[in-house]
Amino acid sequence: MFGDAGNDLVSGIDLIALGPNEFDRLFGGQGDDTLIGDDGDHLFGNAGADDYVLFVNAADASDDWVRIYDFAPGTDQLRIEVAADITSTDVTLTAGPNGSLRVAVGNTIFAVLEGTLAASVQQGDIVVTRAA
Ligand SMILES: [Ca+2]
Ligand SMILES: [Ca+2]
Ligand SMILES: [Ca+2]
Ligand SMILES: [Ca+2]
Repeated sequence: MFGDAGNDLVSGIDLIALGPNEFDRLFGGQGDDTLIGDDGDHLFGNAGADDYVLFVNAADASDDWVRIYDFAPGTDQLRIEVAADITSTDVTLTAGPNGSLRVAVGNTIFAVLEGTLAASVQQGDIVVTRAA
């Protein structure tokens, strides 16, 4: 799915259960886009101040990691909305291979920021909210 020059909302949320390897590839294009990913999706915000949104719940803990490319610390933002069935709202960042950054809630990795160094992430780049 491709956004274009404007500010787009691009969602890769699976409305029906897809087979394995049915990962969406979302491209924001230019502009300040919002990209919503789940289960192994590959997200590309491209130019502009983009928001990446993930909904995290315990039932999806076995899903494949969402892969976020070209996350620009200080410009783009990752918003993680944690469901009430997750006991921890602690988000941990750990360095992965090849200069990537793994984002975990509790003990479960939900997303990987490819090519983003932990040291470059600033306060406010990653925002966690919890469902009531
Ligand atoms: Ca766009
Ligand atoms: Ca998807
Ligand atoms: Ca964009
Ligand atoms: Ca961007």
